Amino acid sequence: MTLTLYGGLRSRASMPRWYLAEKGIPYNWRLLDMQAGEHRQEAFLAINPFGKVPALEDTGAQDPLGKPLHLFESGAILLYLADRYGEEFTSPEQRALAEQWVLFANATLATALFVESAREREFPRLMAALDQRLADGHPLIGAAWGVADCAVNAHLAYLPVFFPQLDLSPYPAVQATIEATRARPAYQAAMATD
Ligand SMILES: N[C@@H](CCC(=O)N[C@@H](CS)C(=O)NCC(=O)O)C(=O)O
Repeated sequence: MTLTLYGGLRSRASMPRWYLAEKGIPYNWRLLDMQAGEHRQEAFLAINPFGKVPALEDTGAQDPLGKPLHLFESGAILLYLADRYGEEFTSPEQRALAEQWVLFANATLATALFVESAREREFPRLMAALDQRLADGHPLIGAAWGVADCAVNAHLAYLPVFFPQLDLSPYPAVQATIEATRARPAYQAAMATD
């Protein structure tokens, strides 16, 4: 198996990078020079025709045409890694719960954070419910940290970075989750700039 993860500085590639580091899965890291437009050049468009990162190549797996597997969309990459290399799913229920949280993070939560017109209405509502959900300090699914925690907590950890003016004091469990995330060595390694 040879996994290559393509990403850019301060990009959404940090999510699968964090997952790979946390699980100790070996991979090659390919940092694209996005300032210079490397993600729009032919070599990378062969990996992701939409020219966005992250993207993953797995030469140990084949697509239906027998070529090495190429994946784009951070959520799809995370779920593939969790399924194939993290061995997280032993039942359709576990898989469905993981999909639920990854889609929640990448669609519902990301929209509430990054789409300005939605932020005022959605942000307090989602944060209040998440705060309750996170209050016991346990992983989102079962007893062990997994892909659901990676997707949701990576988005929460963006908050102080992108929105330092946001008051998180009404959400102490969210604040504690952000602090615990930032203290994890694998998260710190994933956020490294090289
Ligand atoms: N929904 C996609 C979003 C991918 C995305 O927009 N990536 C940004 C970097 S964080 C990008 O590649 N931007 C370059 C561009 O759009 O030209 C995912 O989660 O993978």
